[in-house]
Amino acid sequence: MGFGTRAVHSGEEPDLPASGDVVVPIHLSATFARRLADKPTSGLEYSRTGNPTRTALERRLASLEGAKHALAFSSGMAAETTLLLSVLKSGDHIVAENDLYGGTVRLFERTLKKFGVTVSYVDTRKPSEVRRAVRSKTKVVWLESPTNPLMHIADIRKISSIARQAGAITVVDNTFSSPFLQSPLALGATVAVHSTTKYIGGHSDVVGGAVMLSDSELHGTLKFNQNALGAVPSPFDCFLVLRGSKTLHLRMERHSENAQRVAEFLESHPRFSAVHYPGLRSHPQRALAKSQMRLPGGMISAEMKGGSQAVRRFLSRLRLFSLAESLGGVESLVEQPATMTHESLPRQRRLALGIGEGLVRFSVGIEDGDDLIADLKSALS
Ligand code: P1T
Repeated sequence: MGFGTRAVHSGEEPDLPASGDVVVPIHLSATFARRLADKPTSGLEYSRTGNPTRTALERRLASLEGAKHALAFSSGMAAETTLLLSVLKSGDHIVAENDLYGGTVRLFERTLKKFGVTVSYVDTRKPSEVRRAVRSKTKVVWLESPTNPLMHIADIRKISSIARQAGAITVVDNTFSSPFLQSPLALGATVAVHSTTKYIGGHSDVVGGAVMLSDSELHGTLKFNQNALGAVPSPFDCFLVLRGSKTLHLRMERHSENAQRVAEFLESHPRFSAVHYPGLRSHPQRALAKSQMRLPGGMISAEMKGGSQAVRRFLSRLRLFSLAESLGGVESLVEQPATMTHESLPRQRRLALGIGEGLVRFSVGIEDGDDLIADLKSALS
């Protein structure tokens, strides 16, 4: 069935003949009674191990991502941590894109390094750099596409094939695209990870994460560690993500339509020297983005002239775009990566990547496009 039908129905069939609920209830029970000690009567034991609301969400997420399996977590970082602790051991090596969400780099550098895991960062816009960086201990190639915040695109098909030949899995953090815009598994990746806090949840009212994959053996290991590590979402959080996901396809179309308008406006404005958005003709990887993504999405970053002072003035004068971290909700947000989402990166590294104080990131919401442009015009005037 089509994406919209799966978004509305998958994992959430009406509960007949029992109650007829057309929406899966929020199953709050922390534990589940059984008749015999050695066998759970309903198949359920304890809510960290499994919960019916979470099962419904996991079925929905697997269906949307075109995966056999999905696992839900209490945050995007919890999903990443559980995945990495499941596939790595001391001495192993990761090849990762240079430009990643700051929290992912922090996990690699400040947490995993202590356990003897090393990471080589490369520019995944050039698959040859991945080929050069892989070695016998490389277990994971970690991509974001588009990247946060510079909107670089990785050729998922080519890089997955390089990783496979090297005996490594390819993980794509698909948060910026959402499952509606891009299907990494169909392009050859082993695993897709998401911060469901963003587009999948879609309403900035829940923090969550997910891992989707079709490899059943790896799924078994991950399921074991979902329970062993315990970073599971609450039943209420699962309900919110399930509810949000029903309109994902509609929202992504509007996010993309509005972002295209905003990107074109910023590009034509004399106060911006560069605009990074895969829907613009000026994006050097527009054709690759088009071949992997249904639409260019709702995220834009842009380089403002006049440095930090100009950025601060602009950010404080916006009215519809709230100054806040995060992205992917129905409301428009704006932020300065250097002082907010990517503040945890060492300054030298940030500057070398091109994340200076002049860079502004927009998460374009689903409001009326005319109002968003009017807000930008007024803040810039
Ligand atoms: O915040 P959390 O749900 O734990 O997700 C972490 C995460 C993972 N991957 C990507 C690409 C992300 O952007 C994030 C979170 N990002 C922000 C909060 C942000 O404003 O960029």
